[in-house]
Amino acid sequence: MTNSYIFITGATSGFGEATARLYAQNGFDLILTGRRKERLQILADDLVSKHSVKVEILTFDVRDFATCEASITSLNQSVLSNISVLVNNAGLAVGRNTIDDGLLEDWDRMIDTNLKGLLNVSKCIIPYMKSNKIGHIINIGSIAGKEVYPEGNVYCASKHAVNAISQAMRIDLLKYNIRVGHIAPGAAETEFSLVRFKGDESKAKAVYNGFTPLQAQDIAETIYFMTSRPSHVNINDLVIMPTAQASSQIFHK
Ligand code: NDP
Ligand code: 8X3
Repeated sequence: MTNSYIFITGATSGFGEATARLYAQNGFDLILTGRRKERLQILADDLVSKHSVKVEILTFDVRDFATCEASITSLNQSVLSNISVLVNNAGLAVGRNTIDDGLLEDWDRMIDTNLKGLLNVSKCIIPYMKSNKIGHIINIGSIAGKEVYPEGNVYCASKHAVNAISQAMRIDLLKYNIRVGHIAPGAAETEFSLVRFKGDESKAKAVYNGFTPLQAQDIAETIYFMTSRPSHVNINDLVIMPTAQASSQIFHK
């Protein structure tokens, strides 16, 4: 895995940013993506100055295949052919409504980002891993991809799809020596709830009241652990929860 690039989607906050920081601390070069260019630039400058790694930033919306492809193929061939790990992390929940009250635009955002976005980016990167006959893809699912909870309907469906696609990728990419891992985290305090509740800070904060949630660093360390196993080892699927959370709906507060 050394002297190679780690490609991380959704690096402007939360899990993606923490993961970028951890790989940089360990000397890896990075390709960081997200829509908020200024945040990516600040992060890249910080990592380059602290750790002397190379950092490429790409600003694009994972929902649009043409933009993904144009952005990714703008990288130098020497960078593209040297990607060892793809972390498909960009994603979001929008709204919490019963199925009959769901908003079409929220459904589109979740399905297009969480499922189609992951497919779009993977389609652009897999050919380079295939020709190298080595690579590792980590897909960030959720406990919402293992269970379904009230008013979580479409988010849960999108993460169940990430779980299924991860299994399908593992089968289809087996012959190219490309490892595929899936991580299903429980509640973690990032910008996730702020996005879900459309900027309502008090609703977002209330999600984490009364218990200690996971931190972004916990997921970064999990991703790093999975991708630093010896080449004959693949961790297929990993559920990681706060100690105070037994299932998507059962908390000890
Ligand atoms: P954050 O909101 O902190 O980060 C989400 C990241 O996704 C941001 O960097 C954002 O970047 C990026 N993103 C969102 N939409 C798009 C888009 N259309 N195109 C490109 N990038 C996009 O949340 P988390 O770090 O918590 O979430 C990361 C992943 O973890 C998500 O897939 C989420 O579903 C999953 N997850 C989160 C859990 C939690 O409790 N926090 C638990 C289980 C799973 P930008 O806005 O700059 O584009
Ligand atoms: C985020 C965790 O429980 O809000 O995927 O779905 S949850």
